[in-house]
Amino acid sequence: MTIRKILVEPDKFLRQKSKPVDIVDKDLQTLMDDMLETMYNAPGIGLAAIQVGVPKRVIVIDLSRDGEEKSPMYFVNPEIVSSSNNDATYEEGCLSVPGQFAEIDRPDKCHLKFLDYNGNKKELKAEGLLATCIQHEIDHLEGILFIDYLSKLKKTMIIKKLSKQKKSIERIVV
Ligand code: GNR
Ligand code: NI
Repeated sequence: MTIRKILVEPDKFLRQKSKPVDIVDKDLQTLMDDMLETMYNAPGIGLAAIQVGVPKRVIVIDLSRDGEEKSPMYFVNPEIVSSSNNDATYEEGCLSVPGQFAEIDRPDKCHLKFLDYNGNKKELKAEGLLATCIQHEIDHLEGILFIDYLSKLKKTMIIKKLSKQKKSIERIVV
């Protein structure tokens, strides 16, 4: 398994729409293994393939806590079949928006169809943090980041801060 580089906003690549997967083969499983290792290393609770520069509709999630047994979940071509009329608010962060956190409202439950690690069709009814995380990751597949839900002013401030950080890192590298 390999730790891959996580793209950071502002990056046009993060804004593209990811393409459905045709078949779950060994190469795709390698991608999912690498995504999981990259996510654990970060650390984060979810990761979409586009965050490591691969525009495919693939997500990994693990909500287990420190010291608990790991419980990785893999979602290929996830589709939300239906979602709740009630919202829940969670403080969200994103590995592609480092150091920034904001409270975001999303439907508190969602019913999902997807393919698993072996390409088998699955369905899942998610709630709580899992429902929030799945929706955050599916947004990535559409090129959407959580900061898109903030006011224009807050979003602009965050993007300015991130691009300054990026430039200063570039200077150190050069
Ligand atoms: O690590 C992550 N934590 C998190 C917290 C609240 C809602 C969503 C998330 S996902 C995020 C990792 C990430 O950027 N996934 O795309
Ligand atoms: Ni994210």
